[in-house]
Amino acid sequence: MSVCWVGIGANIGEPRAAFELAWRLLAEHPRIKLLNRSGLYSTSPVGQHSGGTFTNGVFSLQTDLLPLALLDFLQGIESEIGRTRTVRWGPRPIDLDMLYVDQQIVNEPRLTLPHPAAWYRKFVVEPLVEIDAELQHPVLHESVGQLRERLSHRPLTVANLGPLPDGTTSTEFRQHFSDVHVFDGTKEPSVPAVYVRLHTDGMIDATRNGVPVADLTQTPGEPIQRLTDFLVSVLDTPKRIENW
Ligand code: A4P
Ligand code: MG
Repeated sequence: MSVCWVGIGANIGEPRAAFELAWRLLAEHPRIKLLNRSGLYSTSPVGQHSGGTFTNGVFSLQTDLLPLALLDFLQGIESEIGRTRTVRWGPRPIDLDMLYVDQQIVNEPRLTLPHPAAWYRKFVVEPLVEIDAELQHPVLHESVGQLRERLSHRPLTVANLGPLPDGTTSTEFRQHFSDVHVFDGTKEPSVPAVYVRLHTDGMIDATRNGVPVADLTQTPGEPIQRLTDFLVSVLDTPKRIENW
């Protein structure tokens, strides 16, 4: 038996109704036992083409299905609720992401575990803290609660492993992210930092001097857009809107 933590999100249609339907379809599966669910949060959209405000939450379940079989089932629910995959990070009536399965580390074409963005996206971290603050990240060896603390330092210090993307020093960027210090990661920042990697060159470290590195090499857009999306994810303050 495995425990899986799943992130759920939507920003078109009726998110609450879509989440209820997903919950019911999961409950009907004979090999899935639903455990906990967080409240619903209103969150800032991450991604240039992602659309308006999202509703996000997380839940946990127990199953003897293998992770890929669970992914098939979750994608079936997404299709049933009317999601067609067009734009990557586009608007959606429902999105189900597998965040963690026990302490498993999986790197397969169809499935990456833990979900690479699970540790720094506030729209995932906040609801996860609500249901399981002690849940450990198997690569970073910190709990979800500790990760939230790490992301809460202000000013947020971000070191990019490599040269800084064009536009990072522009007035517009600095005004928009006034609570952020962005460093060229080839120099060592003197304060605790969160690292990002925007380019594919070299090995992708899971950690660097014990600090997590966000792998942004595969996320959509130009480097400045990927850095911006990362900062929006980290700096967001999800608002808990209702129980689910
Ligand atoms: N895949 C690999 N690993 C996983 C995993 N752990 N869980 C593969 C689920 N799927 C995984 O996903 C693309 C492919 O990822 C799948 O075929 C699967 O085999 P997708 O759901 O088809 O496409 P997507 O969701 O557009 O892309 P992606 O990269 O999964 O994006 P995310 O990470 O889901 O981000 N802003 C707010 N505020 N709230 C959100 O919920 N969501 C996104 C989408 C962007 N901005 C958002 C939110
Ligand atoms: Mg997804």
